[in-house]
Amino acid sequence: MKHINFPKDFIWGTASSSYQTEGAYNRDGKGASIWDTFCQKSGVIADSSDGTLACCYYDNYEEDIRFMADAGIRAYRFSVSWPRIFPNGDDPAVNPLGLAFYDRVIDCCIRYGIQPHITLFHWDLPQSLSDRGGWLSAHTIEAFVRYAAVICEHFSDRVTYFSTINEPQIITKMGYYDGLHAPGYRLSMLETLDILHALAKAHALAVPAMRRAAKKPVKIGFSSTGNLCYPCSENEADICAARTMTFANTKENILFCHHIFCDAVINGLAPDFEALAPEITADLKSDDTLNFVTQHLKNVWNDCSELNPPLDFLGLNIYNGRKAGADGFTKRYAGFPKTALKWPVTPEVMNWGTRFLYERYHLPIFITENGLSCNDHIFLDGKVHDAERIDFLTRYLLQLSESIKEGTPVMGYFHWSFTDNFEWHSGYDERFGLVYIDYPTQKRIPKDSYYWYRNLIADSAE
Ligand code: GCO
Repeated sequence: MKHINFPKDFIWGTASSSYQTEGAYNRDGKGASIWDTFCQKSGVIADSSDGTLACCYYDNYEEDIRFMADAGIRAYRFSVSWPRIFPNGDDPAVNPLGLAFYDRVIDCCIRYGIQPHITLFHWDLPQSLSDRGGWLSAHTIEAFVRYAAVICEHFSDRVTYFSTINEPQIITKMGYYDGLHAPGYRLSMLETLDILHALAKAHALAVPAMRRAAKKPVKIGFSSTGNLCYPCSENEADICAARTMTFANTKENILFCHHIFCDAVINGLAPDFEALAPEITADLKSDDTLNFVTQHLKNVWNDCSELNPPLDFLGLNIYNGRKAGADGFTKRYAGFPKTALKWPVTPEVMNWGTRFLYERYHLPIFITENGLSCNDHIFLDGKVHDAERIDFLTRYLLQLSESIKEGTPVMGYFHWSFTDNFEWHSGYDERFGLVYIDYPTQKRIPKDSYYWYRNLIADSAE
């Protein structure tokens, strides 16, 4: 095994999310989420599946947490399902059975010496709120702030790390613009930006409410994702170009607010729209004028930029990036390595992306997601051999260790994901887990990468 050097106190973790793993979609008072509803539409999920059963984690959580502990995993990032706590999102009273489930999960983590990290919103919006305007309604923002405060108050005696929202960028783009994710809307560019604005406000108003409600001081952040570039060489011109292109004022970056979303919610900065105008013009609807759109963009971003409560960490979901330099983007050669989801394998992004993001936002970092999908299967010997995942993780973690050596304060790494799970509109074919799930039997089979990760963690502790 290639030796990978990490600090002794580095936190080795893993991650999952409520809708992707829990199942028990209507158990113990849980209300419907937009994903419960969305999956029922024909043709939206590649294998016509849904999360009604998923990994039966609602019943099997202790087995999975025990597997984590056996691997030496010290932290576990999971999300709370909002409609388990408030079935309609804004019910007068909390659903006690919903809280009790997460009490069991958290107490189990602590019993096994695993630090629980809670994500408040990993996409499963209560359907009832969505029916009443969803993120386009100020009421949803208020309901989120109340939900966030209740969760923080109830669990902060045992949980220190809380993330408000997972990937606001992807929620916006895939749920409300492309329509590939729940609720499957295809809004205009401006309405899409209003969704992102609402998520920025929900995040920003929730943070102080959480700190007021907490029983002890807590650490709050959120998980960001988006375009990252890495330099085609280590000469200064290429490094500078890759950094600039990561945060460029492009339509993609502004409207779907890739990591540049952090400019507003962390640094309190709004981008320069003049440079953006030509790209916006191409997207204008007949009744929109460029001035109207540009003014709207300015209003939204300026409002977002006033909403930037201090955070304690920045979560980064990093999967891949683009090679760039003074001469622009480097075209990927024919047959460039890809994952089963056809995502490019670009380990250098783990080094340079974390450095660029720390330079700009000056927050300690958790890698809250990294991993790859494979079409894993059970071999004739009854094991799941996933050499591709071991190679991928070795390459990405070697690059991450380079960034840490350069002084980037990366506190920990959460492998996405612990078990195979429901990969959104791709269904169950895409397997990201260290542990294989045989869905017909719900049997768990640790893959070769699980044992590799266990050895890596043990080596790092020496
Ligand atoms: C995301 C989500 C995860 C995905 C994972 C693989 O980043 O899209 O946080 O829920 O399952 O990233 O796509």
